[in-house]
Amino acid sequence: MRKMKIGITCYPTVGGSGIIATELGKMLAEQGHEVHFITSSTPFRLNRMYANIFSHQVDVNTYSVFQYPPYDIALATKIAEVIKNEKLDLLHVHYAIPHAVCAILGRDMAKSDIGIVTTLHGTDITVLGADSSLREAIRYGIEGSDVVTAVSNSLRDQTYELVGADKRIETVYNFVDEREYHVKDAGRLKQELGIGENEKILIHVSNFRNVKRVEDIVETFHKVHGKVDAKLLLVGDGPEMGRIVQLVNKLGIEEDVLFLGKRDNLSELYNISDLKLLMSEKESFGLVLLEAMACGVPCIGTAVGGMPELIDNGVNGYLVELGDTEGAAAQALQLLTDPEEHARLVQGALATVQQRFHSTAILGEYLGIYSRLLEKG
Ligand code: U5P
Repeated sequence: MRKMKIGITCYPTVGGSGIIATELGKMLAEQGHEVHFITSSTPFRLNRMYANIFSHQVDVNTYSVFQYPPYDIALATKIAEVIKNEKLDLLHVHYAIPHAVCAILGRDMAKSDIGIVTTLHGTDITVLGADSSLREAIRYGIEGSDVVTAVSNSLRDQTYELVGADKRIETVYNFVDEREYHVKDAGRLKQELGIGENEKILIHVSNFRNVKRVEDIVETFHKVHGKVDAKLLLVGDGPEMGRIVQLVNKLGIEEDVLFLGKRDNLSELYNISDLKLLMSEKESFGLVLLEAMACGVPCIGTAVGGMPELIDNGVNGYLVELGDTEGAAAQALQLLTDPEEHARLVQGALATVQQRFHSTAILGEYLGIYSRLLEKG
């Protein structure tokens, strides 16, 4: 395949989507393609120098004449500039709103016919839930893109349902960097956290928003905790944190719940964990599940959104109904007290990542899409 020049636009600091866009950019660069990030700030996981990754920052002027700074116009202008100056082959943008719309506008400004790939991560649909007046804009972004992908079949179907776009949407799953997320020795981390050698560890990682239902995680742990020696690691931070601290205190389990705040090197924390919990009421993919599985951690999740596409009941974890903390606790107890069953699910989790979500395979799917577009052009 010939080397391409690819423009990538994402919100570099927004959860799973920013991470996927950045990781994809890094993998493309490692394959010799030239990558141009066009974003409001430098992608945060771009942690080493790549000769063939360039970062174009969007500056928004805040003239007093504008009641709202015109970020979208500034981004479209920057996209047009980079298309022309760098002679890009294609654009890959993450989110229909505003990025696909800005890409279409930027392409128009540059008088170019460059292909646009838009990846939907779920936030578009969340935005729509909050503001249906944006439906037309989302549809415009989707229909004006040359190829649209969604990170799960669930998100694809939900997008058809809510936006009714006249466009084929392909599922391309998320992935993790296996060089970072794999089974490894976490050294003395367990002791350093004050956790006993024989204690089991349950872990939850999220942005502590309402939709993550962290209270269900705490309730589940509370039911498990009386029956096996265990600690709960709560990783991340967000608006619900205060309420969760109160609940933990109310239940009297503060000694066994460790609030670790926002962290960077999650693979070590996964590597000391026995079980991962994610009990969200909405989840378009659930990247943290894949991260945990890549480190050999079985997962219990709610049967909502994309989670049933990752969690295979009894193979790499268990699915429970939304809010079913009894069911989650029962599954957790069974798993934590049966070493053979646990070992079987650990293997299942590792196999899932290898067989269905391997980064090389996912990169191949994106490269296939890019080549199709370039051949068409
Ligand atoms: N994340 C961190 N540190 C934290 C909390 C979350 O790196 O303290 C990362 C997760 O590892 C995951 C992403 O890659 O944020 C959240 O993904 P999602 O829940 O938006 O899919």
